[in-house]
Amino acid sequence: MYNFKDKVVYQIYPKSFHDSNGDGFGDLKGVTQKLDYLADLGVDYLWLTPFFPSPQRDNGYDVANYRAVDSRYGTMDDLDELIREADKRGIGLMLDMVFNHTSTEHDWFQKALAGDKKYQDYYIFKDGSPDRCPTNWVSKFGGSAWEYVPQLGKWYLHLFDVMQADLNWENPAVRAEMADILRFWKARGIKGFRFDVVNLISKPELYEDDLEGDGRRFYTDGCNVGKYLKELVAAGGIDGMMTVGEMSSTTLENCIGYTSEKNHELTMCFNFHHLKVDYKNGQKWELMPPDHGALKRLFKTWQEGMQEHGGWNALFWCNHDQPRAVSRFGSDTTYWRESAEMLATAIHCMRGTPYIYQGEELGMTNPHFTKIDQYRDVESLNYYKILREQGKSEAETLNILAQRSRDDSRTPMQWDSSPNAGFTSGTPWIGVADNYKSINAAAQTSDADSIYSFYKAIVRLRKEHRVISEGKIEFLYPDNTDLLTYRRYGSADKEELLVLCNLTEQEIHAELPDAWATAEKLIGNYEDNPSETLRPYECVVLHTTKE
Ligand code: TEU
Repeated sequence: MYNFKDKVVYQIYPKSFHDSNGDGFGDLKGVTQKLDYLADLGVDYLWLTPFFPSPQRDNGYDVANYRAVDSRYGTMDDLDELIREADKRGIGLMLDMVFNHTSTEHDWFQKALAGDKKYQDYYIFKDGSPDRCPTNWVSKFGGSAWEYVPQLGKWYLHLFDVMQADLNWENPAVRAEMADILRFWKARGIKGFRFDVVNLISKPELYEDDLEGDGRRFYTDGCNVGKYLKELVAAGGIDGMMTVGEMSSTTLENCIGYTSEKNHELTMCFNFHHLKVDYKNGQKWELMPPDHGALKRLFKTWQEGMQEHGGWNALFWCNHDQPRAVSRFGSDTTYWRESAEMLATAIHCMRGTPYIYQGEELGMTNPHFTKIDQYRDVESLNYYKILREQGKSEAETLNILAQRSRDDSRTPMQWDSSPNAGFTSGTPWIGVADNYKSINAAAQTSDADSIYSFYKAIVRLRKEHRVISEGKIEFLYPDNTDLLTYRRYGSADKEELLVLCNLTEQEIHAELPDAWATAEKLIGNYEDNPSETLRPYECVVLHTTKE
């Protein structure tokens, strides 16, 4: 029986979390030094994004060795110490397994390039002439998804950067390698795993041009994903451990399959549909304000759909690939605190396991960079060129990047008001957001009215009220586009919750159902009791116990 429903996961991007040695680059010792902060927040697991040896073309998502620590992040001893110290505080570590591709600097790829047939079969190489790539598929980071290797007379597939070569999961030897890596980390005391873009591992038999799109329909949720996951979980000995799959452009039906307990695949999935409601025409690089109607429909569909068919959701607004939620769905000026707390409430009380991304609990905002040389991310730098080539002006391009770049969430964690926000004593690898003097952990941990204290309270509520972790969910007021409302009910403790979130900075009138007139307020972001008018970004959780 899985026991992850009342757990909360905290995501750490080690490069930007805390630098212990002044080289400007966060490290594992830096994480260990901040464990008391994380224990105080009350989280159960830490998911660390990759710290394995890597040329860092994609900040570690280009892994050159799956069984070691990159010296920039520290040593294996540092990791063992982190595991031990976290364990003392009741916190488990989850590692990020980037199994769809390796760095082209990985030994396997280097051997393949040197002509070793065994290792060529670890990747997706296709014969062909240099002037015609095998298909017209587009890389997720822009440009062709194929690269030609003249000395082999072959092309290799890279769905991401040219230095991230896709692995050939059809080859049983590749699958055995991956299971072995899981066993290695489990034996070292790792308690869970996040699997990067794991629904892209099953590639089609036939490689053909996509005349309707960028190729994703041929390799997303491929027919063997479930089979490979079952095999990986069994052979890796990780059944029952906390696992989360990152699912790119997936469907509800597939995620039900990946997370149903009876299938022994994953405990939960990330999907990104709710984070595309501000993509104009579905395009990441075209801006529009969030469509609240679409957001509400997606939450309802995924929450109720997963519930009905026994699946389990990972709940999140933020990660290292997304702009900061408070800047995107809330207000990072006038209603900064109110909107950050409303966003926390909206997802933490839903059915699923919540994830907090470093700094989200402080209401960290986008840094609002204004120059291209402030950016580090390979995707942002590629799209800067692509958007400029498409004829967008410099100012327009920079405005788009400021709102959509993955670097929005990768700026250093804001610990205090000292130089570089207390992240490093050296020069940070990426700039700190200007607002660190007012938005930082030191200012918030001792303030009972801070966003941090709100997060701490909402994390605790999950432990105290089984209806949050185990109850059913039903969405209300479908026609009131700007008001997200749902009811939680049906758990063993007989409690019921009504969660109301005003998604806007306008007041909203909402008549509560009669049964809730005498309910007690469990948490909210305005001091006094709820009235029939919800104020800007107001959220309130009402609570009753059924006889
Ligand atoms: O991301 C997968 C992914 O496709 C997106 O989140 C991607 O960054 C976005 O769609 C681009 O617009 C995962 C990791 O989280 C990301 O950091 C890696 O770059 C990527 O896989 C490749 O490993």
